[in-house]
Amino acid sequence: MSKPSENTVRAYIGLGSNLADPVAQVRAGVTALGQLAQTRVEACSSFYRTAPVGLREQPDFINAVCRVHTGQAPVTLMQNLLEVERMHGRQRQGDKGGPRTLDLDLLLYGDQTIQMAELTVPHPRLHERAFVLYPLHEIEPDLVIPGRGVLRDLLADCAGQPIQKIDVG
Ligand code: PH2
Ligand code: MG
Ligand code: MG
Repeated sequence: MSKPSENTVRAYIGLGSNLADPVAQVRAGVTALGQLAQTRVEACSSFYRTAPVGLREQPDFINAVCRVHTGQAPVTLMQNLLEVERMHGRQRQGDKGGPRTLDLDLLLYGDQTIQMAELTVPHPRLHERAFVLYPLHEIEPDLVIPGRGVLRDLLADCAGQPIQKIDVG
């Protein structure tokens, strides 16, 4: 029988909030990641204030990215992220891409590419979003995104999206 650490994968999770004290929401999200079974938070980016992408008529977001080591399978991990969102007051009715208390997106799972009805990895829009790429680059500057290429090159293409690193003390 193998030791638990032999079956863990390095995964990246994007956190976002623009409702009900977003900084506190993202902080609580990081804490909740560390409490998931078989999962350890290895690194967390700074928090960033970001202009809404997609639906513009909503408050600015706070975004961050965490690197975790997890023994959870990708779909299990995703289901657990959705459960954490629910526990933090996330309501899914209404506009897609609209305001939310807490959004936890599975961005990358090792170097795997996953195409399932309920889960796409790498996250299908990660490569075009400054609010994901900047925090990801902060904790993993040499990352290559499966199917998308070098993270540093992707950053250049979304330089026009307003994003500001904040000091949350
Ligand atoms: N999330 C979205 C849509 N737009 N914009 C920013 N700045 N940050 C987000 O986390 C975000 C968004 C859908 O998940
Ligand atoms: Mg999202
Ligand atoms: Mg989401």
